[in-house]
Amino acid sequence: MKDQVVLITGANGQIGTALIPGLQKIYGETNVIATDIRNPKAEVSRFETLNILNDKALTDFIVKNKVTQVYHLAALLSSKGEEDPHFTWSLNFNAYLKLLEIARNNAVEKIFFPSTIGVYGPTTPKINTPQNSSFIPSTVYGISKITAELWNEYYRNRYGLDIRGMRYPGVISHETRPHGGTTDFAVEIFFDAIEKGFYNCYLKSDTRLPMLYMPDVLKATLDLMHADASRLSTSMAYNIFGFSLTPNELYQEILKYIPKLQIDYTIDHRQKIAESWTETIDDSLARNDWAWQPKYDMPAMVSDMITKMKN
Ligand code: AKB
Repeated sequence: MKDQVVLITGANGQIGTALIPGLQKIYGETNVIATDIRNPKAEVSRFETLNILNDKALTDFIVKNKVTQVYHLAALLSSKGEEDPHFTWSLNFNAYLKLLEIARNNAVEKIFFPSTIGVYGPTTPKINTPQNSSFIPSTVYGISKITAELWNEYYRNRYGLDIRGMRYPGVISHETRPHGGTTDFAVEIFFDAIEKGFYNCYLKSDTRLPMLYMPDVLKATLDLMHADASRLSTSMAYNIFGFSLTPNELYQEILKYIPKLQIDYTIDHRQKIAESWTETIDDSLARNDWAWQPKYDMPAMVSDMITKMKN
C-alpha cells in the first residue's frame, strides 16, 4: 500500500480536534495535515491555513501534498448557518462539490463526508427514523447536507469515487466547546456546570434529541473509513445513533455528580430547529454493513465526561 496523506478540512472544530490524534496514530504524524481558516488553539504537529472557498488554493494543496484521503469537516452548523443562508450554501455545498471534482481529477482515493440529523425535517418520522425517508429539512445546513449526500451517490456511481458518509447526531465531547449548532447545549451544560455551577438552556426542558459521545463518534468514523468497500451499500451517509436525551434528563444525570448545579431556560430560535429533527434513529444499515455498535449510553457518557473534565 502506498503512503497515505490525509487532509482534514475544518480541523479546528469539535470533531476535527478530537479526530487528529486517532488519524496520526494510524497514518503517522507527518502524513496527517490539519487545515482550517483560523489557527488552532492547541499545537498540532502539521497544520496549514486553507480556505476551502478558494478553488485554486484547494487544488494546489491537494496536488502539492499528493493527498490520498480527505476528511471534509469544514461547514457551518444548523444555527450559525441561518445567519447568511447563501454564504452557508457556498461553504457547505459549492465548496464540497468542487472538492469532489478536484478529488476525482487528482487521484484522491477516499473521502469522508460528515452529514447530520439536520437532513431530517418535519415530515421525517421522529421515532426510529429510517435510513431512507422523507427528508425535507428546514435549515440551509440540512438542505446543503442532503444535497451533498445525493452527489456522493452520483460521484460513486458515475466516477467510482470512494466516498463514505455518516449522519452525525448531536456530538458530546469535552475537548472543545462546539459552536453554531442546535445540539450545543449538551456540551455547554458540562462546561458551565464546572465553570459556573449554572446553565441557561436555550431549548425547552423536554426537547428530545439523538446524541453520540465522542469516543463512539471517532470509532464510527474510523471504522467506516476502514471498512471493506464492497460491504458498503450507500455512499450518501449512514444513520448512526447512540442515545437520546432531553435537557432535563441530562441535567438530572449531571446533578448526581454536581449537586449544586442550577438550570434555567431561555428559549430561542433553536427550539424550532430542534423540533424539526427526530428523537431516535434506526441505524441498522450501519450495524449490518460495517458492524457499527455504540459503547456509551447516557449515564456512561455523563460519568466519563465529568471524570475527564474534572481532570
Ligand atoms: C447541529 O446542532 O447543527 C449539529 C448537528 C446535529 O449536525 N450538532
